[in-house]
Amino acid sequence: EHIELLSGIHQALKQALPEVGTGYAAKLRAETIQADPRSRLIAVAGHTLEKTTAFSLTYEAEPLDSWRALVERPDLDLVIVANINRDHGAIARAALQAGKHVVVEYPLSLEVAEAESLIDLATTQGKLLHVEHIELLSGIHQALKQALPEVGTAFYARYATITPQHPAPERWTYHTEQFGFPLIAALSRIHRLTDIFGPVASVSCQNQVWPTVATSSSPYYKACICSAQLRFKTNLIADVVYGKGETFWQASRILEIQGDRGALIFDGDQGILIQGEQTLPIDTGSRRGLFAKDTGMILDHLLNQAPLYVRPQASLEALKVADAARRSAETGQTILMPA
Ligand code: NAP
Ligand code: BLA
Repeated sequence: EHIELLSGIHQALKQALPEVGTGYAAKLRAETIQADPRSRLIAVAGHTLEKTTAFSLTYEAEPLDSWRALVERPDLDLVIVANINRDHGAIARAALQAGKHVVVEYPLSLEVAEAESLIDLATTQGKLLHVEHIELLSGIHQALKQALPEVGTAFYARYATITPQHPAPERWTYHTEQFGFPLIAALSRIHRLTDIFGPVASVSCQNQVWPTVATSSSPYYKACICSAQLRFKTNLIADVVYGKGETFWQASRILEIQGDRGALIFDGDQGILIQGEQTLPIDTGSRRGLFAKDTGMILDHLLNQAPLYVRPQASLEALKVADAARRSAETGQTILMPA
């Protein structure tokens, strides 16, 4: 019985994957799906018709003009949601309601309540809901987890990513509603830390946004800086900084952890472990190939019940922290996380 069920899913999957979105993440998904004999990309719903058509031609899939039409097609097993953040929740809901397995690029939703109800809906429907968190698959994260015991008791962490862009594009990533609150959109920053250090006790956050034109009501901005301080239940203090756009002049990506016996510092792709007088280099590998790895694990999970590397509940917990940062930035108050 077990085997029949598996092969049934296998055959269904062979003709089964559609996708919402035609950007960077969608492209890497499509490449892996088409290269894997166990899966096929069937249909694509995008934003601009031009890109949807070109994308569909490249990957031999059917272009559709709306995600609503896509999720209702009976010949699909799994929907991958890889478009703008604002729409993730609504598409995931419609796909689950239509009885599909669903994969969503983080964040699952911009709203905590919606993310919670989607996780419940997936359970009710008996369908997979997977929220991609490729940062956990990265060489840096693996190396960090492995080396962490070497620093003794960690008491301070800092994760800062600054991306100058001149000029900032008028794209969804600089659109208040479409991108969402910076640390919700860039949820991997908080999720990396909660994956390592566990639950957060309190959050305070500052956010500053530079509008495109100071006097206009344009929904686009040209830069933002968002800085949050987290107090973990272990007592560890963490600073999380996300900045991008026209007000920045040097890119940086720094992740550091200070402990009572040593420190770990990742600067770009260079990692070091410091213990007393000793400094050891840490190999962090490549940042490429992570979407392919995630996609492969999804197929292994659906076809062979192999475990996935992250549960949607963990994404939800990170989202709650990011949403507390949003509320703190809005109110100027420190937010206590429920016990
Ligand atoms: P992207 O390359 O900019 O692609 C965005 C997609 O959304 C394109 O299909 C685009 O279509 C569509 N789109 C743009 N504006 C839209 C609008 N106003 N309404 C509806 N659709 C619109 O973005 P991406 O980097 O692939 O990111 C997609 C998702 O993956 C995001 O949720 C992101 O947070 C997540 N993610 C990305 C990465 C990464 O490495 N890139 C990593 C982790 C998570 P048109 O081009 O036709 O406008
Ligand atoms: C994450 N990258 C993201 C996200 C977006 C982009 C929207 C999700 C939000 C966030 O966490 O910041 C978009 N990234 C881009 C764009 C470029 C980019 C437009 O580097 C332009 C070059 N992503 C890439 C490329 C790599 C890449 C080329 O587009 C690597 C070679 C990696 N992006 C990458 C990774 C993440 C990410 C690994 C997960 C975030 C993390 O590691 O914390």
